[in-house]
Amino acid sequence: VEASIPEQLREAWRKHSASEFTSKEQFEKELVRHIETTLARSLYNCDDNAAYSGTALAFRDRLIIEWNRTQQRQTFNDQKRVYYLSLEFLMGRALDNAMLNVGQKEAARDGLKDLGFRIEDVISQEHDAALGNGGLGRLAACFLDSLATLNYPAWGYGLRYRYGIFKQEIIDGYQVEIPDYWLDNNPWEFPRHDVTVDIQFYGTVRKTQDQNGKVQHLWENGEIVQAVAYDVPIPGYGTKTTNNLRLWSSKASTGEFDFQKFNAGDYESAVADQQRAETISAVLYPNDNLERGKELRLKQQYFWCAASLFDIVRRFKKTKRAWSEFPDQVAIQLNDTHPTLAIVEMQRILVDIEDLEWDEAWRIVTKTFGYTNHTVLPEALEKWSVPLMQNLLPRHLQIIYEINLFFLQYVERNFPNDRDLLTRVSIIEESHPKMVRMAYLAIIGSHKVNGVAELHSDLLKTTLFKDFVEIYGPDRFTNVTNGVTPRRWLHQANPELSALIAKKLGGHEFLTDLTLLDKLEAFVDDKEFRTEWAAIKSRNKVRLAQLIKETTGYTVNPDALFDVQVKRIHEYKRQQLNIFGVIHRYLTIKGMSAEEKKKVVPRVSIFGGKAAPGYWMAKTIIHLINKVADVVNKDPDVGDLLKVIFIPDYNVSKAEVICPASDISEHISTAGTEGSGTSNMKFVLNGGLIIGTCDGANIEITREISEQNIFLFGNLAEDVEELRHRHFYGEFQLDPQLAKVFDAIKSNMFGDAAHFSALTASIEEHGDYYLVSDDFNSYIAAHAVVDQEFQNQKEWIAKSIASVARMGFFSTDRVINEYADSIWNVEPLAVKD
Ligand code: H53
Repeated sequence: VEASIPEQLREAWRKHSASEFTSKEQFEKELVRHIETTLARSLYNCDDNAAYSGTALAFRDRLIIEWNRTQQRQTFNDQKRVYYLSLEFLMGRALDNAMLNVGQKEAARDGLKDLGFRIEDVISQEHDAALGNGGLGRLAACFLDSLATLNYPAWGYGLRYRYGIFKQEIIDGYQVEIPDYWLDNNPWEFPRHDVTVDIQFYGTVRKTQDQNGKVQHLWENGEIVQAVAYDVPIPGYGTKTTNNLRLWSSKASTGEFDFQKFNAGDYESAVADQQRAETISAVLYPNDNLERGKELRLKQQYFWCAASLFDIVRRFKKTKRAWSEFPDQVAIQLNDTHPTLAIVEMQRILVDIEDLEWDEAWRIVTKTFGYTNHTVLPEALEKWSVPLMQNLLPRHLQIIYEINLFFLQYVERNFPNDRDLLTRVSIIEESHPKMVRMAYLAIIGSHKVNGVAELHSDLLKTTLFKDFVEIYGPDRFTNVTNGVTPRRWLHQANPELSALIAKKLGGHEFLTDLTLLDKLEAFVDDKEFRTEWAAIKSRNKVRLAQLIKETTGYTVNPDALFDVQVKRIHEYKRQQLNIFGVIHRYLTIKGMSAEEKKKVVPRVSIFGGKAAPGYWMAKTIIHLINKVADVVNKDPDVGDLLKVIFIPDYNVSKAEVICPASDISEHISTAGTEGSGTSNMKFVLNGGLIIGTCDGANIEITREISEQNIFLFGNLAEDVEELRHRHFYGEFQLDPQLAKVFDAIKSNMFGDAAHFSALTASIEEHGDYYLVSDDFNSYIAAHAVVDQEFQNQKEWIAKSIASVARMGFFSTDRVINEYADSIWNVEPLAVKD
C-alpha cells in the first residue's frame, strides 16, 4: 500500500501506461526498438538469434501488460485462488505459444518477413525451459495453460533450477549426460528482488511458555537461506488472463551472520556459505518415477514449500480476513508427494506463529489441501528417513509425530484393537532407520486425494490406499483423468491439421471446446477431406524425417510406417519389449525370400527418451536400441524395409515435431503400472493410431474412440499378480519367439552380448517382473495386424479421423474444470476489456 501512487496522480500515470501492439507495423516497431536499444544490436549485426530475442521481448511486453492487469483484477476481486505446487514445470518453448495464445502469430510472421527473417528459424532459436522430467512436469505445464485459458485465478509455484533436465547425447550407443544451463538469455522471467523469504534449516527446538502459560515451540539457531521470486507470465489462449508461475531461486541470506564472517576476515568461508545456499535451487533431480532419498532433495522441497506458503499467507493476510476463511480463499494442490511438507509448514505457521489452537489449525489445513497421486510404483513413493528429517527440520518432525498421534488415536477409536492396521497406516514406518511415509501424510492432511486415470484411481483405492478408504470412507478419494492442452499439442505442433479442422468446422472454437471435434465424424467418408488429412500426415512425416537426418544422420523413407515410442526410458514402460519386437522383425525379414519381402510393409521404428543417470537397466536398453540400429540400418538384406532410429535428447520441442508424424505409437507399459500416460493422448489427437496395453488412460481412450481404432494386446492388470507369482514359484517358460531374439543377442549379433546380459537375465532368470515374455506373443501378433491394416490406407485414414473426432474428453480444459468443481471449489474470473 505504501508503494502505491497517490489517487490524484494516477491520471497522469495512466496516460502513459504501456499498451500492447495490435498490428504488424506496431510489432515491427517494437521489434526494432528492442533489437537496437535493449539488445544494443543493429541492422548490420542482427542474426536469427537477435531476431528471436527481439521478438521474444516484444511479446514479453505484451504478456506483462496483461499480467499486470490480471493480477490487479484478481486482487481487487478478492475471490478464491488456486495454487499449484509442483517441483516440475516442463514448459518447453514459450515464444510460439505466446504468439498463438495472444493471437498475433501472423502479425509476427509478416513483420519478421518484412525485416528479413523466417518465423520458423526465429522460433527454433529458443532453448526449451526443461524444468521437468516427463509426464508429471508436462502435465503441470498443460494445467497452467488451461487455468489461464479458462480464466481461473491461479498461480503455479516451483523452483527456478539453474540446470534443467540434462541434455542427452548418444556416444557409441551410450547415453551421456550434459548439463543444461539454460538461463543465459531467458527473456521470459522477471526477477523480483523485492520479493524474498528467509528460510530456515537445521537448528533446535526450544519449548517455553508465554505470559499466559501457553506452551510455545521456538525453532532457533538454524541456518538461513534466502528465497528470491522469479515470475513467468502464463498467457491464456484467446483471453486477456495472464497468470503467474512463480519460481524460487536460492541465495545466501544477507543477514548479520555473513557480515560477521566477512568482517572477521573469513572471506573464503563466507563465499562458501554463499555457494552452498545457491546449491539448493541449482539442479533438477533427473529421476522420473524414482526417489533416491537425497538430503539436498529434501532441502529443495522444504525451501520451495516454505517460500510458497509464506507468499500465500502474506497475500491472504493483506485481506485482513479471519483465519477460518483461509480455505474459502485458498486452494493448494500438491502435485505428487513432493510438496507434502507444505501441509506441515502450514500447520506450523498457524500453531507456532499465528497462535491458533491445534484442532482449529488442522481443520484449516485439511480444507485447503488436495493431493494428486501419479503412480503406484513402489520405487517412486517418497519416504524420508526420520534422522535426516530430525536434523534438517526438527520442528517439522515434531509436528509430523503429533499429526500421526492424533490420526492413530482416531483410527484406534474407530477400529479398536486392530494393531496391525495401526502399524500399516502409521505415517512413521517402523524400519531401521524409521521412515516418514509422505503419501500417507499427504492423504491425512488433504480433503481430496485423486489418481490420474480410472484404472489408476481404482488401483489406489483397492491396493495402495485401501486402509485409508476404510478409515475415511470412499469420498476422500476420487479420479480426475489427465488430459493435454490442445493449444500446444494440436494448434501449435500441427498447424496444418488445426487449420484443416478449422476449415471443416467453420472456425477454431474446438481449441477451447475440444468436444466440438466430434463434428469431424461426419467427414470420415469425404474423399477430398481424407486426401487432405493424409497429405498433412505425409508432410509431418517429412518434417520428422528431416529432424532424424539432422540428429542421427540416418535417412528414412517418409512413406514407410512410422512407429514411435518416445517417453522416459523405464523398465515398466517396456522399451525393451519394443526393441525385442524390432529384433524379431529383423530376423523375420532376414529369413525371407525376395518374393516374400515384397509383401513387407516398410517400417521405421523410432525411439526417444532419457534414462535417469543412475538407472543402469534403462541405460542398457538405450544401448541395445542403438546397437540394433547400427546393425539393421546398414544391412543390405533389409534396406528400407526396416530402420531403427534413436532420436537423442527427446524434449518438448522435439515432441512437437514427433507427435504429428506418427502412424502408430507405442504405449505398452505392463498393465497396472502407468498412472495415466499423456503422450498417448497427444498422438491420437494428431491422427496417429496407437498400440497399447490395457493400462492407464489407454483404457479410457479405447472407450472414447472404440476398440476398432486401437491395437490392444497383453495381459490385464488383474492377472499381473498371479503371473508374477507363477514366475517365481512355478517353472518359468520363455516365450519361444523371444527365445530366438535372445539367441540372436547372445550370438553377439549386436555387439558384445555381455553388455546386454542384465537385460535378458532380468527376464529369463529373475522373474520377468514386467511380464515381457508373457506379453511378447500377443505384442507381435498386434503388430502383424498393424501391418495388415496399414496397407488399407483408406480405412486407416478413416480410423485416424474418427479417433481425432472422439478425443474431446482429453483436453486439460475438462480436467481443470473437474478439479475446480470437485476439489478446489473455485470459480473463473470473467475478463472484460
Ligand atoms: O505422471 C504423469 C502420468 C504418468 C506418470 C507420471 C509420473 C511422473 O512423470 C513422475 C513421477 C510420478 O509419480 C508419476 O508416470 O503415468 O501420466 C502425469 O500424471
